Amino acid sequence: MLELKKGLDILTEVGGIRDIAAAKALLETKLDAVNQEKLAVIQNEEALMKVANAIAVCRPAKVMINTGSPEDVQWIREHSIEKGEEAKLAKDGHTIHFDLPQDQARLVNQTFYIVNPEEKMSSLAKPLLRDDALTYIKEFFPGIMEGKVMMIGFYSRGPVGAEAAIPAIEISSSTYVMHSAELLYRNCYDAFDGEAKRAGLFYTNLHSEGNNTPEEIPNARILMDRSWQTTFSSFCTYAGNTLLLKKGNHRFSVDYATYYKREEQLSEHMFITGMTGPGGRKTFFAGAAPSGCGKTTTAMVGSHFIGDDLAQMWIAADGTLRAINPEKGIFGIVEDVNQEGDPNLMKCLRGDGTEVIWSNVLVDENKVPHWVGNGEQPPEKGFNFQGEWYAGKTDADGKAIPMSHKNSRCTLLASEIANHATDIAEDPAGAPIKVITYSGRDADTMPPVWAAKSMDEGVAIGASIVSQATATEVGATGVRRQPWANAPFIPGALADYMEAQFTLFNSVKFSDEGRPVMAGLNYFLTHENRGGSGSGLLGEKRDVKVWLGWLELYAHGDVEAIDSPIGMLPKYEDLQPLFAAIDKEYPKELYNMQFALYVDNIVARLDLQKEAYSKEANIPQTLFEVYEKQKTALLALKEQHGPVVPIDALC
Ligand code: SPV
Ligand code: MN
Repeated sequence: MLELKKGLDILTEVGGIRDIAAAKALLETKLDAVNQEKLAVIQNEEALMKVANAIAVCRPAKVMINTGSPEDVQWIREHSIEKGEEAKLAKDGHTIHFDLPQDQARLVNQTFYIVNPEEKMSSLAKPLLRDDALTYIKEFFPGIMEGKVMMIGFYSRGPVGAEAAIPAIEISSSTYVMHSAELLYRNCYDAFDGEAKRAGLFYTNLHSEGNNTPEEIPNARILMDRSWQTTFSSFCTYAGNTLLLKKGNHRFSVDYATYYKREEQLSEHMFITGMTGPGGRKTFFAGAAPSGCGKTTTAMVGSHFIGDDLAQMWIAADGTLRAINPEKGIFGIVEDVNQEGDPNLMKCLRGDGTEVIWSNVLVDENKVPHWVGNGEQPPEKGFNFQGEWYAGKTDADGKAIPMSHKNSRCTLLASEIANHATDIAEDPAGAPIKVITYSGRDADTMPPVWAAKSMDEGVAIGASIVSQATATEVGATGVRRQPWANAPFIPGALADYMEAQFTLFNSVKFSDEGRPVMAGLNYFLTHENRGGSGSGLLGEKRDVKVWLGWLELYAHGDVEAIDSPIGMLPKYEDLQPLFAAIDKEYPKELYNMQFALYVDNIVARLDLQKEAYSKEANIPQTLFEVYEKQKTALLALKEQHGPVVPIDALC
């Protein structure tokens, strides 16, 4: 069990402001009249003490309270250009930000949870003892903002008033970080006090880029204090390392749901989107995928797009599962975003009228951004995070240097996307989730879609995601287990998180209609791994609509499915019309390749999971029972049909 407010509060310890009178006295001397007046709206004493301590520690030249007003946001935009954190691009409202070459993705080896001695941790996370964290903060944070402006914003992670929304403070000297915060999160300055009271908590995030030099990167740290729900980030700018409203606070929300809201809430690394089914009905999905595995694309395929990265969910009084997006914007990977696969996003990126912060793409001499896989004619030369770039540029080993980083991104408001369901996204009641999906980059094992036969089997799908490493984490390689695609953000023991999943999905609070269908998705099967040749993918991006479309029908009982040991599989005749609807032929041979059961691969996967989870303490026995049952049934099928079981053998 995680205990909040346990151990030393590092921010207070280093700042030295221990009561509200001292906080107010400091704020009166450090803020000018305008900003004092702005801050007067915030009465929450705990919040004011956090702010005062941050100022006492970082010693900025000036403090700016960002109320989210058009004037304040405009000041941040302009200051960002002046400071050089962003530069204007040709299109109105477009800017470019470069992160240092060493800071192009999450710095996993420099990311730690601040823990108390004896606290149980995820086996996949890095702990840092509270005393060691204190030593680091004392060494590097005092005076880190000297000569700089400290910006402070008050945000809500979700529509104000929603059951699973939690407010948070973002403090940074980086204009890029604050500008991004304004696009990605709801500034709730006016409502902050009320929200902190309603939710019973708020998160605090403190960041400074320091001098933002390569020499400082080894000192960069991303520290998350689980007990005090406070983050510290230093000497870096990549939003995944600095804008800790996002993944830093997501980690706290995972903790909170796991330990304080069991059977009530979940905090997931999931997109939220709606599909339109027969008769115009809307069916909402929430789906997990590891970073860099097409979560944004999947989300935007829906007719009612809500979010592409995070979901806060709860069981509502009516017995349905509800989800809100804690964000209001997209921090999306741009590699392979193109007209064919992502028309709505492309319209924002190449059309007019959308505010976009680009990061780490190539900028040509006309100040136009370019990226790998955009389906356009690449320029001959330009400028990127590594400096000058020209077509044919190679590295020391003679390997071609791509024009943009694999993790280069675009930041924009979700409501700019044509199919964004803004009214539902902003509704504190959330979207009713009917289908939960789990996916990963899996070249050879699982079929494109399968639906769990029970809640327990659904939880097992989430627990069993494996995926190839992507460019979203510095230094990551190989195929790895990615439980719920949320593992990088689960601070506590995986067993506790898993227990919370089993408890929630089996909850008696669900109505019969409200209990979601749980399913697996995989778009990454290759020809060579399914009896064909070449490393090309068996499917295309646009097929996503078919897999989601089938789940939409299945969730409403409109199609029957094929019973298999791993779950329910689609019938060919039900997929064909869905492919026809996207103007695509769907040969039976392709279906056979996609849905044949490769028993040895699946069994190897089950064994891998069993072995890994066996090493963890207190993993619920139910998981092993699901694996055992599936393995036995798969081996029986193999006995009968050989190692590759044709889908027709199951009909
Ligand atoms: C991810 O990598 O999962 C992201 C971007 O969504 S980051 O903010 O780096 O986490
Ligand atoms: Mn993500």
